[in-house]
Amino acid sequence: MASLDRARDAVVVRIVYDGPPIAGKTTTLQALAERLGQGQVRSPEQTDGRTLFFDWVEYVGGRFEGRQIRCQIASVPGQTELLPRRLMLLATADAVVFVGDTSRNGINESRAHLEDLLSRVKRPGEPQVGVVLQANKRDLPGAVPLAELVGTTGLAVVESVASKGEGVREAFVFAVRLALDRVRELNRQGGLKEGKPDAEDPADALLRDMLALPLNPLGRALWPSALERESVQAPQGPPRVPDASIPSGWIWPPVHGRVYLQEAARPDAVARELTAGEWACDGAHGWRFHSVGSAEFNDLEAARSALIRWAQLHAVVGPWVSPLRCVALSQQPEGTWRLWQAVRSVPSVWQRLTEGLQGPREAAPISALFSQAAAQCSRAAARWSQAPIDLPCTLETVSAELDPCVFVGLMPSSPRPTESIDRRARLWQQLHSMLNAELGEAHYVREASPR
Ligand SMILES: Nc1nc2c(ncn2[C@@H]2O[C@H](COP(=O)(O)OP(=O)(O)OP(=O)(O)O)[C@@H](O)[C@H]2O)c(=O)[nH]1
Ligand SMILES: [Mg+2]
Repeated sequence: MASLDRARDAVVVRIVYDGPPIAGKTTTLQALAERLGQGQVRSPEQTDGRTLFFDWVEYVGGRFEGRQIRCQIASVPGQTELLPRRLMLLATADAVVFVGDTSRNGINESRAHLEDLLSRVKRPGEPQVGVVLQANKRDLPGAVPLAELVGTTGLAVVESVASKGEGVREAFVFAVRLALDRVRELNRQGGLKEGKPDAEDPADALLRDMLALPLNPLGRALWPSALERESVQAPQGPPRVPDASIPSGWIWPPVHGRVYLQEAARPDAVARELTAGEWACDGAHGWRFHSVGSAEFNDLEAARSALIRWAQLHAVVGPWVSPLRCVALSQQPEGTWRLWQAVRSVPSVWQRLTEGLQGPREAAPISALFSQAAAQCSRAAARWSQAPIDLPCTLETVSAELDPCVFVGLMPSSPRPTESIDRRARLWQQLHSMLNAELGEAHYVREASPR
Protein backbone atom coordinates (compact mmCIF):
# COMPACT_ATOMS: atom_id res chain seq x y z
CA MET A 1 0.00 0.00 0.00
CA ALA A 2 2.89 2.35 0.76
CA SER A 3 3.62 4.62 -2.16
CA LEU A 4 5.75 7.46 -3.27
CA ASP A 5 3.77 10.55 -4.21
CA ARG A 6 6.23 12.49 -6.34
CA ALA A 7 3.70 15.23 -7.12
CA ARG A 8 3.57 16.13 -3.43
CA ASP A 9 7.07 14.94 -2.62
CA ALA A 10 5.59 12.63 0.01
CA VAL A 11 5.59 9.04 1.20
CA VAL A 12 2.09 7.68 1.79
CA VAL A 13 1.59 4.92 4.38
CA ARG A 14 -1.49 3.24 5.75
CA ILE A 15 -1.81 2.38 9.43
CA VAL A 16 -4.69 0.01 10.11
CA TYR A 17 -6.29 -0.41 13.54
CA ASP A 18 -7.46 -3.97 14.08
CA GLY A 19 -8.89 -5.74 17.12
CA PRO A 20 -11.89 -7.66 18.41
CA PRO A 21 -15.35 -6.11 18.54
CA ILE A 22 -15.87 -3.37 21.15
CA ALA A 23 -12.17 -3.29 22.05
CA GLY A 24 -11.95 0.47 21.50
CA LYS A 25 -10.71 0.95 17.91
CA THR A 26 -13.13 3.76 17.05
CA THR A 27 -12.55 5.38 20.43
CA THR A 28 -8.82 5.21 19.73
CA LEU A 29 -9.13 6.92 16.35
CA GLN A 30 -11.33 9.62 17.81
CA ALA A 31 -8.85 10.31 20.59
CA LEU A 32 -5.94 10.19 18.16
CA ALA A 33 -7.58 12.59 15.70
CA GLU A 34 -8.10 15.02 18.53
CA ARG A 35 -4.51 14.74 19.69
CA LEU A 36 -3.18 15.10 16.16
CA GLY A 37 -5.39 18.14 15.65
CA GLN A 38 -7.23 16.44 12.79
CA GLY A 39 -10.81 17.20 13.89
CA GLN A 40 -13.55 14.78 12.94
CA VAL A 41 -13.07 11.09 12.21
CA ARG A 42 -14.86 9.94 9.09
CA SER A 43 -17.05 6.93 9.83
CA PRO A 44 -19.25 6.20 6.79
CA GLU A 45 -21.90 4.38 8.75
CA GLN A 46 -22.45 2.97 12.19
CA THR A 47 -25.18 1.01 13.87
CA ASP A 48 -25.55 1.52 17.54
CA GLY A 49 -22.00 2.85 17.76
CA ARG A 50 -20.59 -0.20 15.93
CA THR A 51 -18.37 0.44 12.93
CA LEU A 52 -19.89 -0.95 9.73
CA PHE A 53 -17.20 0.02 7.21
CA PHE A 54 -14.23 1.82 8.76
CA ASP A 55 -13.17 4.94 10.59
CA TRP A 56 -10.78 7.20 8.71
CA VAL A 57 -8.34 9.97 9.60
CA GLU A 58 -5.55 11.48 7.54
CA TYR A 59 -2.46 13.01 9.04
CA VAL A 60 0.51 14.72 7.48
CA GLY A 61 3.51 15.09 9.74
CA GLY A 62 7.22 14.40 9.97
CA ARG A 63 9.73 13.67 7.21
CA PHE A 64 11.18 10.49 5.79
CA GLU A 65 14.40 10.86 3.81
CA GLY A 66 13.49 14.48 3.15
CA ARG A 67 9.93 13.70 2.05
CA GLN A 68 6.68 14.50 3.80
CA ILE A 69 4.99 11.56 5.55
CA ARG A 70 1.28 11.27 4.74
CA CYS A 71 -0.55 8.77 6.95
CA GLN A 72 -3.88 7.19 6.09
CA ILE A 73 -5.23 5.90 9.38
CA ALA A 74 -8.15 3.49 9.27
CA SER A 75 -9.85 1.16 11.73
CA VAL A 76 -11.61 -2.05 10.76
CA PRO A 77 -15.14 -3.11 11.75
CA GLY A 78 -14.75 -5.77 14.45
CA GLN A 79 -17.96 -7.73 13.92
CA THR A 80 -17.38 -11.21 12.49
CA GLU A 81 -19.98 -10.89 9.78
CA LEU A 82 -18.07 -7.90 8.41
CA LEU A 83 -14.87 -9.95 8.06
CA PRO A 84 -14.46 -9.27 4.31
CA ARG A 85 -14.28 -5.55 5.00
CA ARG A 86 -11.71 -6.10 7.73
CA LEU A 87 -9.61 -8.25 5.41
CA MET A 88 -9.80 -5.68 2.65
CA LEU A 89 -8.28 -3.10 4.97
CA LEU A 90 -5.67 -5.42 6.45
CA ALA A 91 -4.47 -6.26 2.94
CA THR A 92 -3.54 -2.60 2.45
CA ALA A 93 -1.77 -2.07 5.80
CA ASP A 94 1.85 -1.02 6.13
CA ALA A 95 1.62 -1.40 9.89
CA VAL A 96 -1.14 -2.51 12.22
CA VAL A 97 -2.07 -1.26 15.66
CA PHE A 98 -3.85 -4.11 17.37
CA VAL A 99 -6.27 -2.64 19.90
CA GLY A 100 -6.87 -5.39 22.44
CA ASP A 101 -9.29 -5.37 25.32
CA THR A 102 -6.86 -6.40 28.06
CA SER A 103 -9.39 -6.41 30.88
CA ARG A 104 -10.03 -9.79 32.52
CA ASN A 105 -13.26 -10.18 30.53
CA GLY A 106 -11.81 -9.23 27.19
CA ILE A 107 -8.38 -10.83 27.20
CA ASN A 108 -9.28 -14.28 25.86
CA GLU A 109 -11.09 -12.93 22.83
CA SER A 110 -8.28 -10.44 22.28
CA ARG A 111 -5.65 -13.19 22.34
CA ALA A 112 -7.57 -15.28 19.79
CA HIS A 113 -8.08 -12.26 17.60
CA LEU A 114 -4.41 -11.29 17.76
CA GLU A 115 -3.40 -14.77 16.70
CA ASP A 116 -5.77 -14.46 13.76
CA LEU A 117 -4.28 -11.08 12.82
CA LEU A 118 -0.70 -12.34 12.95
CA SER A 119 -1.58 -15.13 10.54
CA ARG A 120 -3.19 -12.65 8.16
CA VAL A 121 -0.48 -10.01 7.92
CA LYS A 122 2.12 -12.45 6.62
CA ARG A 123 2.77 -11.59 2.99
CA PRO A 124 5.28 -13.99 1.50
CA GLY A 125 8.03 -12.26 -0.46
CA GLU A 126 7.16 -8.84 0.94
CA PRO A 127 8.71 -6.84 3.75
CA GLN A 128 7.05 -7.47 7.08
CA VAL A 129 3.92 -5.62 8.13
CA GLY A 130 4.74 -4.65 11.72
CA VAL A 131 2.20 -4.96 14.53
CA VAL A 132 2.00 -2.91 17.73
CA LEU A 133 -0.14 -4.18 20.56
CA GLN A 134 -2.15 -1.33 22.06
CA ALA A 135 -3.23 -2.88 25.36
CA ASN A 136 -6.49 -1.03 25.91
CA LYS A 137 -8.94 -0.67 28.78
CA ARG A 138 -6.15 -0.59 31.34
CA ASP A 139 -8.50 1.32 33.64
CA LEU A 140 -10.80 -1.66 34.10
CA PRO A 141 -10.44 -3.84 37.17
CA GLY A 142 -8.42 -7.01 36.71
CA ALA A 143 -6.47 -5.77 33.69
CA VAL A 144 -3.92 -8.41 32.73
CA PRO A 145 -0.41 -7.48 34.00
CA LEU A 146 1.82 -5.90 31.39
CA ALA A 147 4.65 -8.41 31.90
CA GLU A 148 2.24 -11.21 30.99
CA LEU A 149 1.23 -9.45 27.77
CA VAL A 150 4.77 -8.69 26.69
CA GLY A 151 5.92 -12.20 27.48
CA THR A 152 3.21 -13.99 25.51
CA THR A 153 3.06 -11.91 22.37
CA GLY A 154 6.66 -10.88 21.72
CA LEU A 155 5.28 -7.65 20.24
CA ALA A 156 5.91 -4.10 21.32
CA VAL A 157 3.16 -3.23 23.79
CA VAL A 158 1.76 0.23 24.55
CA GLU A 159 -0.76 0.54 27.38
CA SER A 160 -3.80 2.69 26.73
CA VAL A 161 -7.06 3.98 28.07
CA ALA A 162 -8.54 5.11 24.77
CA SER A 163 -11.63 6.56 26.41
CA LYS A 164 -9.31 9.07 28.13
CA GLY A 165 -6.99 9.41 25.15
CA GLU A 166 -4.07 7.88 27.09
CA GLY A 167 -1.47 5.92 25.15
CA VAL A 168 -3.06 6.33 21.71
CA ARG A 169 -0.48 8.74 20.36
CA GLU A 170 2.43 6.60 21.57
CA ALA A 171 1.03 3.49 19.85
CA PHE A 172 0.49 5.45 16.64
CA VAL A 173 4.03 6.86 16.60
CA PHE A 174 5.36 3.34 17.08
CA ALA A 175 3.26 2.06 14.18
CA VAL A 176 4.44 4.85 11.88
CA ARG A 177 8.02 3.84 12.62
CA LEU A 178 7.24 0.25 11.68
CA ALA A 179 5.48 1.41 8.50
CA LEU A 180 8.54 3.45 7.55
CA ASP A 181 10.77 0.41 8.15
CA ARG A 182 8.62 -1.35 5.61
CA VAL A 183 8.88 1.57 3.17
CA ARG A 184 12.65 1.51 3.52
CA GLU A 185 12.74 -2.22 2.80
CA LEU A 186 10.32 -1.93 -0.12
CA ASN A 187 12.49 0.81 -1.56
CA ARG A 188 15.62 -1.31 -1.16
CA GLN A 189 13.91 -4.17 -3.02
CA GLY A 190 12.70 -1.78 -5.71
CA GLY A 191 9.10 -2.57 -4.74
CA LEU A 192 7.94 0.86 -3.58
CA LYS A 193 5.07 1.87 -5.84
CA GLU A 194 4.83 5.28 -7.42
CA GLY A 195 1.44 6.62 -6.40
CA LYS A 196 -0.67 8.14 -9.12
CA PRO A 197 -2.35 11.42 -8.25
CA ASP A 198 -5.55 10.45 -6.45
CA ALA A 199 -8.46 10.43 -8.88
CA GLU A 200 -10.81 10.46 -5.93
CA ASP A 201 -10.68 10.71 -2.18
CA PRO A 202 -8.99 7.49 -0.90
CA ALA A 203 -11.67 7.00 1.76
CA ASP A 204 -14.39 7.28 -0.92
CA ALA A 205 -12.51 4.77 -3.05
CA LEU A 206 -12.26 2.40 -0.10
CA LEU A 207 -15.95 2.70 0.65
CA ARG A 208 -16.81 2.04 -2.98
CA ASP A 209 -14.63 -1.09 -2.98
CA MET A 210 -16.21 -2.29 0.23
CA LEU A 211 -19.70 -1.78 -1.14
CA ALA A 212 -18.79 -4.00 -4.06
CA LEU A 213 -17.76 -6.87 -1.76
CA PRO A 214 -20.06 -9.86 -1.49
CA LEU A 215 -21.96 -9.50 1.73
CA ASN A 216 -22.29 -12.99 3.05
CA PRO A 217 -19.11 -14.88 2.28
CA LEU A 218 -19.38 -16.65 5.62
CA GLY A 219 -22.66 -18.08 4.57
CA ARG A 220 -24.39 -15.91 7.14
CA ALA A 221 -27.13 -13.77 5.79
CA LEU A 222 -26.43 -10.12 6.41
CA TRP A 223 -30.03 -9.25 5.90
CA PRO A 224 -33.07 -10.74 7.48
CA SER A 225 -34.06 -12.96 4.59
CA ALA A 226 -35.19 -15.45 7.15
CA LEU A 227 -36.45 -13.61 10.17
CA GLU A 228 -37.36 -16.87 11.80
CA ARG A 229 -40.65 -16.52 13.45
CA GLU A 230 -40.50 -17.76 16.95
CA SER A 231 -43.50 -19.31 18.56
CA VAL A 232 -45.15 -16.15 19.70
CA GLN A 233 -48.67 -16.08 20.98
CA ALA A 234 -51.24 -14.52 18.72
CA PRO A 235 -51.26 -10.76 19.32
CA GLN A 236 -54.39 -9.07 20.55
CA GLY A 237 -55.42 -6.32 18.13
CA PRO A 238 -53.15 -4.23 15.91
CA PRO A 239 -49.50 -4.06 16.97
CA ARG A 240 -47.99 -0.90 18.39
CA VAL A 241 -45.99 1.25 16.02
CA PRO A 242 -42.66 2.60 17.37
CA ASP A 243 -42.50 6.17 18.58
CA ALA A 244 -39.69 8.56 19.49
CA SER A 245 -39.72 7.47 23.14
CA ILE A 246 -38.28 4.00 22.46
CA PRO A 247 -34.96 3.18 24.16
CA SER A 248 -31.69 3.73 22.36
CA GLY A 249 -30.56 0.54 20.69
CA TRP A 250 -34.05 -0.03 19.31
CA ILE A 251 -33.66 2.33 16.39
CA TRP A 252 -31.43 2.90 13.37
CA PRO A 253 -30.02 5.35 12.44
CA PRO A 254 -29.68 6.12 16.14
CA VAL A 255 -29.95 9.91 16.10
CA HIS A 256 -31.79 10.78 12.91
CA GLY A 257 -34.12 7.84 13.34
CA ARG A 258 -35.54 9.39 16.48
CA VAL A 259 -36.07 12.69 14.68
CA TYR A 260 -37.91 10.80 11.91
CA LEU A 261 -40.16 9.05 14.43
CA GLN A 262 -40.97 12.39 16.01
CA GLU A 263 -41.95 13.75 12.61
CA ALA A 264 -44.00 10.65 11.81
CA ALA A 265 -45.90 10.68 15.12
CA ARG A 266 -49.69 10.72 14.78
CA PRO A 267 -51.75 10.24 17.93
CA ASP A 268 -54.57 8.49 16.07
CA ALA A 269 -52.32 6.16 14.05
CA VAL A 270 -53.52 2.54 14.07
CA ALA A 271 -51.82 -0.23 12.14
CA ARG A 272 -53.92 -2.16 9.61
CA GLU A 273 -53.35 -5.72 8.53
CA LEU A 274 -52.42 -6.11 4.87
CA THR A 275 -52.14 -9.88 4.65
CA ALA A 276 -51.82 -12.46 7.41
CA GLY A 277 -49.50 -10.97 10.00
CA GLU A 278 -48.23 -8.17 7.75
CA TRP A 279 -48.94 -4.69 9.06
CA ALA A 280 -48.86 -1.14 7.72
CA CYS A 281 -49.60 2.23 9.24
CA ASP A 282 -49.66 5.77 7.87
CA GLY A 283 -47.78 8.31 9.96
CA ALA A 284 -47.75 12.10 9.68
CA HIS A 285 -45.85 14.02 6.97
CA GLY A 286 -45.96 11.22 4.42
CA TRP A 287 -44.28 8.62 6.63
CA ARG A 288 -45.47 5.04 6.41
CA PHE A 289 -44.63 2.11 8.62
CA HIS A 290 -44.46 -1.48 7.54
CA SER A 291 -43.78 -4.73 9.34
CA VAL A 292 -43.74 -8.22 7.87
CA GLY A 293 -45.40 -11.21 9.48
CA SER A 294 -42.17 -12.85 10.54
CA ALA A 295 -40.76 -9.75 12.24
CA GLU A 296 -42.11 -10.50 15.70
CA PHE A 297 -39.84 -11.80 18.45
CA ASN A 298 -40.18 -13.22 21.93
CA ASP A 299 -36.67 -12.24 22.78
CA LEU A 300 -35.28 -8.69 22.73
CA GLU A 301 -31.80 -9.89 21.73
CA ALA A 302 -33.20 -11.70 18.68
CA ALA A 303 -35.18 -8.58 17.78
CA ARG A 304 -32.09 -6.40 18.12
CA SER A 305 -30.04 -8.77 15.97
CA ALA A 306 -32.70 -8.51 13.26
CA LEU A 307 -32.65 -4.73 13.61
CA ILE A 308 -28.88 -4.69 13.15
CA ARG A 309 -29.12 -6.86 10.04
CA TRP A 310 -31.72 -4.49 8.59
CA ALA A 311 -29.51 -1.52 9.46
CA GLN A 312 -26.60 -3.17 7.66
CA LEU A 313 -28.76 -3.72 4.64
CA HIS A 314 -29.81 -0.05 4.68
CA ALA A 315 -26.20 1.08 5.03
CA VAL A 316 -25.15 -1.02 2.06
CA VAL A 317 -27.89 0.14 -0.30
CA GLY A 318 -27.84 3.75 0.95
CA PRO A 319 -26.84 5.42 -2.34
CA TRP A 320 -29.62 3.69 -4.26
CA VAL A 321 -32.60 4.34 -2.00
CA SER A 322 -34.49 7.43 -0.86
CA PRO A 323 -32.74 8.80 2.22
CA LEU A 324 -35.54 9.29 4.73
CA ARG A 325 -35.90 5.84 6.25
CA CYS A 326 -35.38 4.14 9.56
CA VAL A 327 -35.88 0.78 11.25
CA ALA A 328 -37.16 0.50 14.79
CA LEU A 329 -38.56 -1.93 17.34
CA SER A 330 -41.77 -1.55 19.28
CA GLN A 331 -42.66 -3.54 22.35
CA GLN A 332 -46.07 -5.17 22.24
CA PRO A 333 -48.52 -5.50 25.12
CA GLU A 334 -47.98 -9.29 24.98
CA GLY A 335 -44.31 -8.73 25.87
CA THR A 336 -43.01 -9.42 22.36
CA TRP A 337 -41.06 -7.09 20.04
CA ARG A 338 -41.91 -6.15 16.48
CA LEU A 339 -39.49 -4.80 13.89
CA TRP A 340 -40.74 -1.99 11.62
CA GLN A 341 -39.33 -0.09 8.71
CA ALA A 342 -40.50 3.49 8.21
CA VAL A 343 -40.15 5.31 4.91
CA ARG A 344 -41.09 8.88 4.09
CA SER A 345 -42.93 9.00 0.77
CA VAL A 346 -41.12 10.44 -2.20
CA PRO A 347 -43.02 10.98 -5.49
CA SER A 348 -42.73 7.96 -7.74
CA VAL A 349 -42.90 7.76 -11.52
CA TRP A 350 -46.36 6.26 -11.13
CA GLN A 351 -47.54 9.23 -9.04
CA ARG A 352 -46.18 11.73 -11.60
CA LEU A 353 -47.75 9.81 -14.43
CA THR A 354 -51.21 9.64 -12.87
CA GLU A 355 -51.08 13.33 -11.89
CA GLY A 356 -50.12 14.15 -15.47
CA LEU A 357 -52.91 11.99 -16.89
CA GLN A 358 -55.44 13.79 -14.72
CA GLY A 359 -54.16 17.25 -15.74
CA PRO A 360 -55.17 19.23 -18.85
CA ARG A 361 -54.24 17.34 -22.03
CA GLU A 362 -52.68 20.34 -23.75
CA ALA A 363 -50.27 20.80 -20.81
CA ALA A 364 -48.70 17.41 -21.37
CA PRO A 365 -49.59 15.14 -24.26
CA ILE A 366 -50.20 11.59 -23.13
CA SER A 367 -47.44 10.24 -25.32
CA ALA A 368 -44.95 12.67 -23.74
CA LEU A 369 -45.98 11.60 -20.24
CA PHE A 370 -45.40 7.96 -21.07
CA SER A 371 -42.11 8.71 -22.77
CA GLN A 372 -40.89 10.56 -19.69
CA ALA A 373 -41.95 7.70 -17.46
CA ALA A 374 -40.23 5.18 -19.70
CA ALA A 375 -37.04 7.22 -19.81
CA GLN A 376 -36.97 7.59 -16.04
CA CYS A 377 -37.56 3.87 -15.46
CA SER A 378 -34.89 3.07 -17.96
CA ARG A 379 -32.47 5.39 -16.12
CA ALA A 380 -33.34 3.67 -12.84
CA ALA A 381 -32.83 0.22 -14.31
CA ALA A 382 -29.38 1.19 -15.52
CA ARG A 383 -28.35 2.85 -12.26
CA TRP A 384 -29.74 0.14 -9.98
CA SER A 385 -27.96 -2.59 -11.88
CA GLN A 386 -24.90 -1.40 -9.91
CA ALA A 387 -26.68 -1.91 -6.58
CA PRO A 388 -25.50 -4.82 -4.42
CA ILE A 389 -29.01 -6.25 -4.19
CA ASP A 390 -31.89 -6.63 -6.58
CA LEU A 391 -34.15 -3.66 -5.82
CA PRO A 392 -37.59 -4.21 -7.35
CA CYS A 393 -37.76 -1.79 -10.29
CA THR A 394 -41.38 -0.83 -10.96
CA LEU A 395 -43.32 2.34 -11.73
CA GLU A 396 -44.18 2.62 -8.04
CA THR A 397 -40.62 2.19 -6.82
CA VAL A 398 -38.71 4.53 -9.16
CA SER A 399 -38.45 8.13 -7.95
CA ALA A 400 -39.97 10.82 -10.15
CA GLU A 401 -36.97 13.02 -9.44
CA LEU A 402 -34.24 12.61 -11.98
CA ASP A 403 -31.11 13.13 -9.99
CA PRO A 404 -30.35 10.89 -8.30
CA CYS A 405 -32.85 8.37 -9.46
CA VAL A 406 -33.53 6.33 -6.32
CA PHE A 407 -35.67 3.45 -5.08
CA VAL A 408 -38.63 4.88 -3.16
CA GLY A 409 -40.43 1.69 -2.14
CA LEU A 410 -40.27 -0.44 0.97
CA MET A 411 -37.07 -2.36 1.41
CA PRO A 412 -37.64 -5.90 0.14
CA SER A 413 -37.85 -8.30 3.07
CA SER A 414 -35.85 -10.94 1.24
CA PRO A 415 -33.47 -9.06 -1.02
CA ARG A 416 -31.57 -11.19 -3.47
CA PRO A 417 -28.11 -10.36 -4.72
CA THR A 418 -28.35 -8.55 -8.05
CA GLU A 419 -29.21 -10.97 -10.80
CA SER A 420 -28.10 -10.61 -14.37
CA ILE A 421 -31.62 -9.98 -15.50
CA ASP A 422 -32.59 -7.46 -18.09
CA ARG A 423 -34.55 -5.06 -15.96
CA ARG A 424 -35.08 -2.72 -18.86
CA ALA A 425 -36.90 -5.44 -20.73
CA ARG A 426 -39.06 -6.17 -17.72
CA LEU A 427 -39.88 -2.50 -17.23
CA TRP A 428 -40.62 -1.93 -20.84
CA GLN A 429 -42.99 -4.86 -20.72
CA GLN A 430 -44.77 -3.23 -17.81
CA LEU A 431 -45.07 0.12 -19.57
CA HIS A 432 -46.13 -1.56 -22.78
CA SER A 433 -49.07 -3.27 -21.13
CA MET A 434 -50.08 -0.01 -19.45
CA LEU A 435 -49.98 1.82 -22.72
CA ASN A 436 -52.14 -0.81 -24.33
CA ALA A 437 -54.61 -0.70 -21.49
CA GLU A 438 -54.80 3.09 -21.31
CA LEU A 439 -54.39 4.22 -24.87
CA GLY A 440 -54.34 1.38 -27.32
CA GLU A 441 -51.54 0.68 -29.77
CA ALA A 442 -52.21 3.85 -31.81
CA HIS A 443 -50.46 6.14 -29.32
CA TYR A 444 -47.64 3.83 -28.48
CA VAL A 445 -44.30 5.65 -28.60
CA ARG A 446 -41.95 2.98 -29.80
CA GLU A 447 -38.98 5.35 -30.07
CA ALA A 448 -38.94 5.70 -26.30
CA SER A 449 -38.13 2.05 -25.90
CA PRO A 450 -34.83 1.69 -24.07
CA ARG A 451 -33.95 -1.46 -25.98
N1 LIG B 1 -13.31 1.52 30.28
C1 LIG B 1 -12.89 1.73 29.04
N2 LIG B 1 -13.79 1.72 28.03
C2 LIG B 1 -13.32 1.94 26.78
C3 LIG B 1 -11.98 2.17 26.50
N3 LIG B 1 -11.85 2.33 25.17
C4 LIG B 1 -13.07 2.21 24.63
N4 LIG B 1 -13.97 1.96 25.60
C5 LIG B 1 -15.41 1.76 25.42
O1 LIG B 1 -15.62 0.54 24.73
C6 LIG B 1 -16.81 0.62 23.93
C7 LIG B 1 -16.53 0.20 22.51
O2 LIG B 1 -15.62 1.11 21.92
P1 LIG B 1 -15.45 1.28 20.33
O3 LIG B 1 -14.31 2.20 20.14
O4 LIG B 1 -16.73 1.62 19.69
O5 LIG B 1 -15.07 -0.22 19.93
P2 LIG B 1 -14.70 -0.79 18.49
O6 LIG B 1 -13.49 -1.62 18.71
O7 LIG B 1 -14.58 0.32 17.51
O8 LIG B 1 -15.94 -1.72 18.15
P3 LIG B 1 -16.46 -2.21 16.68
O9 LIG B 1 -16.63 -1.01 15.82
O10 LIG B 1 -17.73 -2.90 16.92
O11 LIG B 1 -15.43 -3.17 16.16
C8 LIG B 1 -17.28 2.06 24.04
O12 LIG B 1 -18.29 2.09 25.00
C9 LIG B 1 -16.07 2.81 24.55
O13 LIG B 1 -16.40 3.95 25.30
C10 LIG B 1 -11.05 2.18 27.61
O14 LIG B 1 -9.86 2.34 27.49
N5 LIG B 1 -11.58 1.95 28.83
MG1 LIG C 1 -15.58 0.72 15.80
